[in-house]
Amino acid sequence: LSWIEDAKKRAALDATKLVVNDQIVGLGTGSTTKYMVDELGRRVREENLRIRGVPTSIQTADQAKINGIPLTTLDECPRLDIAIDGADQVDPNLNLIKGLGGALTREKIVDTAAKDLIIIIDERKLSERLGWNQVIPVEVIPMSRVPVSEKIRELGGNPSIRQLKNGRGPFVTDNSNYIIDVDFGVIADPSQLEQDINMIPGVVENGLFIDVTEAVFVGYREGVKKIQKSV
Ligand code: A5P
Repeated sequence: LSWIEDAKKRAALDATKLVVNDQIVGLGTGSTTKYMVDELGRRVREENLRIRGVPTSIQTADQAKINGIPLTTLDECPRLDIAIDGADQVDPNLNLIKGLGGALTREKIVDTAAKDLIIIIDERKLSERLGWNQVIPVEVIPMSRVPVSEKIRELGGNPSIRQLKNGRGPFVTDNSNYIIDVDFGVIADPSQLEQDINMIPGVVENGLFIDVTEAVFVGYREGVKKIQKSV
């Protein structure tokens, strides 16, 4: 493990200790939450931990099934006790940019259905200001990509449709939509921008997660620090 993988894993393991019997748990998506899902699976198998998970992507659902974690849905359980998820950027107010893995819409639905949203990151994700060197992913209905891109330019952003790495066309989300990655530079008012983007017809959801995080576990080169929401 490089120190980064080690830092992600330590943050994930510490956060996973918060999960207790009989909870409904939102399961995030990404390379950091992978360690969390594996650890929950280990506890289910070895410690008889009784939980049910709500996955935020097909990828996480598959990983949870392999791990023997019982799954449920928001139809059956619309209120979650806790959700543990990754992030691409975190500011000092615990506001987030998410969605570099493309799972932002299901993540926002599941994460905001949880009483407590716990974020797990390595220290590279911390930033004084949101948008610094970081695009905001926006999920859009495919037919709307050109008009949405124009309206995003009017909001001051520089949009580009996310492409598959193999060059075979646009990246497609679990919801059969496209992602527009938008460079806004440093964002002055993240809460206002989150709302402005979501008002554009054709936008399904965007990767700004404002005022929804309870705590962030940050994995450093050595050790883990828990940052709690200040009230
Ligand atoms: C998935 O769409 C994202 O929101 C992830 O939560 C985010 O990209 C963090 O992923 P990593 O843990 O792989 O950096």
